[in-house]
Amino acid sequence: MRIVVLAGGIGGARFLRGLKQAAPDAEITVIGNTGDDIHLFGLKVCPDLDTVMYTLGGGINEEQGWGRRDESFTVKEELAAYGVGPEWFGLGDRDFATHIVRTQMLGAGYPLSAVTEALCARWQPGVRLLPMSDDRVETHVAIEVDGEQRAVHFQEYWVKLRASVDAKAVVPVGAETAKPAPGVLEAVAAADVILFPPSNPVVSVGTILAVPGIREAIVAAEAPVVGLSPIVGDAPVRGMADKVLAAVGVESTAAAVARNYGSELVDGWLVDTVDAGSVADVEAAGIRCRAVPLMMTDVEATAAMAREALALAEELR
Ligand code: GDP
Ligand code: FO1
Ligand code: CA
Repeated sequence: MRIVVLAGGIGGARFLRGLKQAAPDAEITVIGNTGDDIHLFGLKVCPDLDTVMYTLGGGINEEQGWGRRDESFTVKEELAAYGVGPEWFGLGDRDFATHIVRTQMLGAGYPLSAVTEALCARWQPGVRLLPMSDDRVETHVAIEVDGEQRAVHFQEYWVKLRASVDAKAVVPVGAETAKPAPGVLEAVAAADVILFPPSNPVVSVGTILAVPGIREAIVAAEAPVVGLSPIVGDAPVRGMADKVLAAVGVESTAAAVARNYGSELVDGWLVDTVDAGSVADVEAAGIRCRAVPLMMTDVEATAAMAREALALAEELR
């Protein structure tokens, strides 16, 4: 079975770990979000690609959900001693090596997709990890500070400001001219199942869909498309997705997120059992819906979610 998953960072990565257990023989292609990417200290950092790669490769800091385990911060401290920041972004020593290799390869002319493949040769994530695009796309967030409109990089909004100010707009800068990375459209067309994991619908899945051609390919694909809600009990399970959902005018409910994707894109949708009351609402929008436990408390529980998603896809085939 060929499964395609559109993934952000932590939510996507943790779901993929369960999916691998639920479907050990499947050929899984992950289309990763690169809108969170940022250049720091002259290095290219790809948080969501790295979170997937480290999580599936056994190198992730489990408690945090991002960055390396057994990490130290000597380089960051030394940079700070020179007065060189940003001090609000926690790049660790082990993680730095990944960004150095990536930046060196990009400088030598390799596209991000080839670089990602090279990094994965070490981590062996057990999935084919493709960036959504080899072209630069950077999500910026429009905010208002002291009555003045300003745009900041997504990481500044998320990590430095902790989404403490309202987002007026979320813009994937560069997406309009970006091309899907090699293999992306082919994987979508050849898929037996396409899954939207419980990733952020705006800045993770939404950004991938903003690359011209990807949404169209998914709509045209023969495979059923099934999503799992990242919103449980009218709030994100983790993080501040409610802030970016508000910016695009979508309520933070499992049903509103499904309706926002729409029945043209998504055929099936899973909500958590606490949101069972919204099943009829989602089905009224033309999307087949089931209520099942959606908390990724451990790999076993996550594998059960993946099996439910695959079962729903089977029904929709
Ligand atoms: P990020 O790039 O690290 O922010 O990760 P993603 O975009 O892949 O996923 C973030 C989303 O995962 C958040 O909106 C969370 O609400 C959601 N999430 C995290 N843990 C869980 C969980 O256990 N269950 C569900 N249903 N959603 C989760
Ligand atoms: N998230 C944080 O909340 N604080 C950090 O200092 C931080 C550093 C960081 C470094 C490398 C990396 O790959 C990810 C990192 N993240 C950090 C996570 C990440 O940037 C965001 O959580 C996601 O992009 C949000 O979608
Ligand atoms: Ca992310």
